[in-house]
Amino acid sequence: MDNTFKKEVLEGLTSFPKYLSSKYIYDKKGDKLFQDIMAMPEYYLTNCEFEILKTHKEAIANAFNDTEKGFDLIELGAGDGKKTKVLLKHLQEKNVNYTYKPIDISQNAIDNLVTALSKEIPKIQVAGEKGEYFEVLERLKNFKDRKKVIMVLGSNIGNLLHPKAIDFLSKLKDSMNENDLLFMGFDQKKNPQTILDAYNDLTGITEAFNKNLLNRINKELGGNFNLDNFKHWEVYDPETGTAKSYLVATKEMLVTIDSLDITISFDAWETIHTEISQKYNDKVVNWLAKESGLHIEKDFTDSKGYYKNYLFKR
Ligand code: AVJ
Repeated sequence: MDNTFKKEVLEGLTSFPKYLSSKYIYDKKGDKLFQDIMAMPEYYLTNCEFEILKTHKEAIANAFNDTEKGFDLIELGAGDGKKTKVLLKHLQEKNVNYTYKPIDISQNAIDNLVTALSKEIPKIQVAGEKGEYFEVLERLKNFKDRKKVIMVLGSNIGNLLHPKAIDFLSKLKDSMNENDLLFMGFDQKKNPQTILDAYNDLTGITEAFNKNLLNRINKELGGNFNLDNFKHWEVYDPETGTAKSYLVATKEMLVTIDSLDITISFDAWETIHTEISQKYNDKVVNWLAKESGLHIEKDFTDSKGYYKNYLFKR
């Protein structure tokens, strides 16, 4: 992890135009800032998905549990499980035979989630695992004997450009058997202003979240970025459905990063591209599924139609 971080920072900051990967936002501070984002009224994604799980829990549970043999519910990037709990509680009430397997890169997140769940849903069968998505997916291939339901909430796939999203979905498909399911959230195209507001809050939480990349470079790689010399900037292209985040240098400057032994120069108003948050519609999700060897079985949406959870089969 540490070495890829170093390598990718070097690669991204010596490229033109400059870029950094949003996956490095998430250290302890970044995790906390993302929690704060999910609690902001402008960040509609969390509430919409929560509404979907609450409203359609019966139908979703029935779709998951279509054999008597039970299933493993494998959640990639489980986080604090706030949304998932709605579904887990329902499955428990209906006495469904399932094991919940939350997967997260943070062992801390897994431990907290398992502890919280054991208290809130005492009879739950839960077995958390720490790991990266793809490393876990490799391991999943071996679970042939039991039906798998793979769940990815939060429109996390939106951080991937379409070719990468297809790679990701294809790998998920490869780990699935005939009756396995994939349940995944996709944020939908909507009024561009609504999207911009979600990634550009006036309180500055998203700005701090984005700038945590520079913070980490300072702390972990001995950088001397002055965060005040950068501005968070968000654009949304309604044609492609791609929201992009940037950090924009407000003046010419030099930044040194000790452990990389480099000095990076910034022109005034030069950019670092940090994140994409792709928005979708049925056509695009259908196309992604087809390219990945999957097909959509069902979909569920919220009352405003802002967000959708799709159920895929191979
Ligand atoms: C966690 C990737 C789904 O792109 O909406 C929130 C991250 N970035 N605000 C998203 C994020 C800025 C989020 N995902």
